[in-house]
Amino acid sequence: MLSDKHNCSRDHTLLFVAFDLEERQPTFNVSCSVSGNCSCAAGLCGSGNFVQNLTEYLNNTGASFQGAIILDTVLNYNDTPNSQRLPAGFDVAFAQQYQQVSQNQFRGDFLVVIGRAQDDAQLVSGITNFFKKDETFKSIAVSLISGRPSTWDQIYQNAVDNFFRSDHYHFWNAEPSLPAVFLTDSADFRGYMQQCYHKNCDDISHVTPVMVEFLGQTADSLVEVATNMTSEKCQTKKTDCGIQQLTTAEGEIMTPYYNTEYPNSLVCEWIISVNAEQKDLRLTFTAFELEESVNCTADYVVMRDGKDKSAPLIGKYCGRTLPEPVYASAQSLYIMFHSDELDAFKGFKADWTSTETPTIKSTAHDYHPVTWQLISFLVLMSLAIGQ
Ligand SMILES: [Ca+2]
Repeated sequence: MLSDKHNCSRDHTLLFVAFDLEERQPTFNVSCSVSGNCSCAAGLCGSGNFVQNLTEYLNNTGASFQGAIILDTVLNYNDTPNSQRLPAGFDVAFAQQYQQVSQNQFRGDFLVVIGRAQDDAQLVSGITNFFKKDETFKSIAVSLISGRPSTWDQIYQNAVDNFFRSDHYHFWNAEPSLPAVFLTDSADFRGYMQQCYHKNCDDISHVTPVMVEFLGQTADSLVEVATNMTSEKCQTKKTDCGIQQLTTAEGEIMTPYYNTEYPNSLVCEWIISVNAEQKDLRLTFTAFELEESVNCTADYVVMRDGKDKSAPLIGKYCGRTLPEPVYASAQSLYIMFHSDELDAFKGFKADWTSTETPTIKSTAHDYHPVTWQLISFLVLMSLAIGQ
C-alpha cells in the first residue's frame, strides 16, 4: 500500500476469502437428483461451508466477528439511459431508491450496497460514505429488515429474494447471525448482462476504461472499510523534514526511515557549513537507493556548492548507483532530497568530512628579515646624511 503509515497494529485479523461452489451444481445421475446429495445441490456451498466452520470457531474460541464484505459481479457500469432494470415490486418495497434510479433515467451507473437495517448498518454506511466522499461514482443502499432471512415472513422473503443471491446469505442466516454486506452491479439487471449473464457472451469485449475505474472505486471503498474493521492503529511517518543546519567538522546525513522506506511527498534540506579553519569539505555517499526515473523527476537528491538553493549545481541523482563523492569549493554544501507521491525506496546515507587547516603562528624569527632590512635602511640613511 502506498502509505506513510508504519508500526501498525490491528485488533482484528483481516481474511481474504474466495468462495467456490457458489452456483448450483448439475445433477449428473438419478441418485443425486433423487437424494439431493449432490456436490452442491442448493448453490452457495463454498460460503455455506465456510460460515459453518467460522461459527464453530467463534463458539469454541469466544472470538468476535466484525463483518464480511461480499463482492459478486462488480465491474459492469453503464450510464446509458434505460440500461438498468429493477426487480418486480422494487418500486413499492424501495420507493426512495426506485425514485432515485428513475430520476436518473434508469442508468446503470451505481454500485448496489445490500445490507440489513441494524445488523449491517455500519458496513453499509462505511461503503456508501466512501462513495459520497469521492463523487466520481454513486452507490445506492438497499436496506432489508434485520435478523436471519429464513425466519422472515415468506411473503417478504419472496419479495426480496433477488437480494439473497450471493455468499452474504449464509452469514446473515448463521446462528447467531453475522454481519455482512453485499456489493454488486446488479448482474443480469444491467446493460449487456441482461443478455449475457451465465452465457458465453459475458466476455472481456464489454470491458471499458470507465468500468475499470468503477471497479477501482469499489475496491478502494472495501480497503477503507475493511481496514477500519480491523481497528488498525498506526504511526504516521513525518512528512516534513524541514531544513537541518549542520556545523560540525564531520557527520552523517540520511533520509528519514532509512533502510525501510522514506515517506512519499517529502522535501528534506541539509546545509553543511564548516568554520573558516576547515577545508576540503567533502560528502561521500555510503548507501543509495532511490526511485529510478528519466532525468530524475520522481525521487532525487540535488547537491549544490554553497549554503543555499541558489548556489551552483553540482549534480542531481536518483536510482541505485552510488554517486561519486562531492567536494565543496568553500566551507558549505547544500543538499536537497525530494520524493514524489508514489513508490518509496530505502533512501540514502552520506558522510561529510573536512580537514583542519594549520593556523599561521607568529614567531620572533619571522620578524628578523624585516628588522635587518630596517636597520640596513637606517644605516644607508645615516651614510647618506653623513655624506
Ligand atoms: Ca517515489
